Amino acid sequence: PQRYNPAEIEPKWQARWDADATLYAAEAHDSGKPKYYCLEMLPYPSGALHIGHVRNYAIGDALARHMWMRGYNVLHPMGWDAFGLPAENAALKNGVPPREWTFANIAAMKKQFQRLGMGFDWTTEVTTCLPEYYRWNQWFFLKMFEKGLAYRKKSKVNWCPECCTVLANEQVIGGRCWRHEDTVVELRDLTQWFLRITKYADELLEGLDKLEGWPEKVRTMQRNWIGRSEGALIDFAVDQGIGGREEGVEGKITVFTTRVDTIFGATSVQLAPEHAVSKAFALEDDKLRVQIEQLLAEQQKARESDALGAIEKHGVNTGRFAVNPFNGERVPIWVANYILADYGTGAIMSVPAHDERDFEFARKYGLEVRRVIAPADASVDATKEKQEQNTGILRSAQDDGAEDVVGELPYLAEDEAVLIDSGKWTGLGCVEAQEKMAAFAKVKGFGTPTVTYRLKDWGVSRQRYWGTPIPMVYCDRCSPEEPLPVAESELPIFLPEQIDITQTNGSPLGRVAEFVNAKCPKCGGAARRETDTMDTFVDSSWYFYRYTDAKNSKAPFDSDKANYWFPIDQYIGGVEHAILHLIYSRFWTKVMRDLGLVKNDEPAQRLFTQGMVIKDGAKMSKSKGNVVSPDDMIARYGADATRMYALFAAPPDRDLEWQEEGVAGISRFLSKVYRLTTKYSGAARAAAGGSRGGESSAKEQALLRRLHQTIAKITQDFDGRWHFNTSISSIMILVNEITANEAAMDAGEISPAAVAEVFRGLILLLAPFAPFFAAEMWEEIGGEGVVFRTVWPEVNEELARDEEIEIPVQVNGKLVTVVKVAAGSDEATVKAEALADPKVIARIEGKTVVKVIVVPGKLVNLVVK
Ligand code: ANZ
Ligand code: ZN
Ligand code: ZN
Repeated sequence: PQRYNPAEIEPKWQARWDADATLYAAEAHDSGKPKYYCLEMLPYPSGALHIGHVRNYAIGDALARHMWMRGYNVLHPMGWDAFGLPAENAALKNGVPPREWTFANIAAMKKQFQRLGMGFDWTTEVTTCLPEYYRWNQWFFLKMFEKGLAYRKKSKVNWCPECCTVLANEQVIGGRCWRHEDTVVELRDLTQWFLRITKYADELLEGLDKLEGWPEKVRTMQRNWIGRSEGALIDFAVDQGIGGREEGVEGKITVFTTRVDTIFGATSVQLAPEHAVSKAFALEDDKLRVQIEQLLAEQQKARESDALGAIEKHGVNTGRFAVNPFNGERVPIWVANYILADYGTGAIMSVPAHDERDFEFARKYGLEVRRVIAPADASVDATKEKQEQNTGILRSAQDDGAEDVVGELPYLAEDEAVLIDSGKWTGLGCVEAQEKMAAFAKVKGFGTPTVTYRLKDWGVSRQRYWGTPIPMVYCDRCSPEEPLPVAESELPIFLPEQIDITQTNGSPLGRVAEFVNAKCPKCGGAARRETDTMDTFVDSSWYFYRYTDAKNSKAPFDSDKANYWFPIDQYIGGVEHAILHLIYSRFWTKVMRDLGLVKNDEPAQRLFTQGMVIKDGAKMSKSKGNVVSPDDMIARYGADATRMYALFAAPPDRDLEWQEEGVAGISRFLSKVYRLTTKYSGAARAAAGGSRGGESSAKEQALLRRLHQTIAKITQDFDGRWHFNTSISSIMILVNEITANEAAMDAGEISPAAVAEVFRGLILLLAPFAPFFAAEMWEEIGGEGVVFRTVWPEVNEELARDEEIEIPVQVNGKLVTVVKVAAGSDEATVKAEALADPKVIARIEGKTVVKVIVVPGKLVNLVVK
């Protein structure tokens, strides 16, 4: 065949590879080889791979192949995140059972992976919806229940009154049900299962500092998500007034503040609409109740559309008062829509002079703004104007002519400010005051220092069908209050396959009598099974451990195997998983460590998040009609060109704008390599392994130099720099140089041994990026064995060294010496070389160099006096 034809080459190799299950299989954990665990996030079996997947897996596959060539025992597995809602949606829409739909999709996507030439170890394939996998979810759940890490509590969930079921957040669209466009979703209190991730909050936070191989942006996102705040809880007594104690009002409101040092500036207490005290007040006062309901509705609306940060602040004065324990002052109690019930205590002390949100609120409702901190030294006053400009608040205050706040410093940096007008605390620095005042509150019994986290325990209950059944039962007879764990020996609790999910009323599993009816593990009587299933993020929290021992039926995996492979050396996936999946799986690892199953504290040593693939400047979506199908690309240009383009078109961490001409360009490039390789394969075969004897021509040296420089560059890229786009362009430069030397090769000016070395190197360099192509070309030049199990080419440093050129150096126009510099050196290097030359130093001693003229690549002239 004279022309490059991927439609012929690729299926041929694919058939060979598919037939050999050991080709990409990892060796045993006791093989004695150094290991490399290369992992890309597993896909959801939606039915087809999209082009973003191609990019993700092309990166991982190139890395895995490279590490094989470097002699590592590589684990490069793949699986399916197979539980979840889309399967249920499809079932409702097309009447196909979720299981059937899921497995049909898996089969189709596996074909696509194979057609793309991805080198996955299918012997360890993991499919999370199979009982042999999900039984271990249940097993972990039981272990966590035993350790108090799984528990039930009431919490708020999205509820569609029409569906009579809980909706996942993704099923709430603009505050309405995804299946009932006219039905507003309610928040309901339901008893749900939780996993106590907050127990590990500090460790999850501190561990981030050590994850140096993770992108800083991901670590920052996790830090913010965990959201650790040091502060204090302070009790404000509710002033019961003349009427005495009100029913339901506990007598105090506990606020959470990070700035107890500002408490003398507190001019109101503000409650979340759902705070118990707000509710108690509402009970007594219909007008107030309606207003509070309105505030709650506003908050929920903002919460649903993720606009809480920008909510237009509203509040209502309850007419009651609370007492500031530090100064005995009565301050009004308000209910406000921007105070969240589920952060801190759901109540705050409002300090308008020093908190932006409080300031905004106070200005709106005419609450007092009282300044209680000031610059530590007068010199800070000089910077006041600048601070005012930065805050914007002061200007708006001045514009409105609100004299009272002119001159306030709402954001005074804590470490350069002191307390004023704060009783006996006046004069203390803010940071010191925070500590002392919290300690004082503790001694006096009206408060305590505390740490609050934004991180909440992980609600794992789903009232859905297609997920892991939670292995708990309820027995009214012997344990009416507490759910009971099923015995380990009962696992798995099978998800029933015959089920009608077209009825939308309530939890689907609740309608399957054979499922619900269980035997009580304690008294043996009739009991009810839990009908909630687990969040699918449970499945993905530990799947990568299962790959190390996917067939184990006695345990989730063997610890020795996991300890050999873990931590994952390189994890690759989308940045959209920066929080949920990547925090849950870190949590799961710590739980498994504490159960004695693994030794590592973290699942992945290095994490890489690739950029998105976009088209016409926008994210691909069906509605925009700009979706690029991998199948189309493969049909037109082949899998190699498609994959290689996905790596070439942008640095892997940046967004990539998909341009079909670019894929065509890569295809033309491969055609060129094909033509050259087939032309010179005879020579290459004949000279393979032979040594280049004697003097080599300048052209041969230049070509070999280019080869070895390319090897050096690409090796570095794989070692962590990951500039695969420029790796590929450096191969293109090498190929251009080969083309430019065709005549020299034909004339024997470049020896056959050098030709063989160049082509062998070229094909090995291409192997991680274009595996089908490389396999074909390797065969063509008579290479032995499997190309990507061939040792990665070694850089010959001597050959790689840049050519040196000689540059004459003159002093006042007279030749003094000649210096050697690397070809292409810049002016500064050449100048430095010249000035460092002993002959030049001797000549200019005692004189002044007034000018240095450098003619790049030609000459240096020093003018001295
Ligand atoms: C008084 C104060 C004065 C505050 C000041 C800040 C600055 P982070 O750091 O995010 O934890 N807060 C507490 N609970 C709240 C809730 N449920 N909803 C809305 N806001 C709440 O923020 C802690 C600060 O956020 C707390 O400290 C409280 O306002 C507010 F100059 O108390 B602060
Ligand atoms: Zn509905
Ligand atoms: Zn019982």
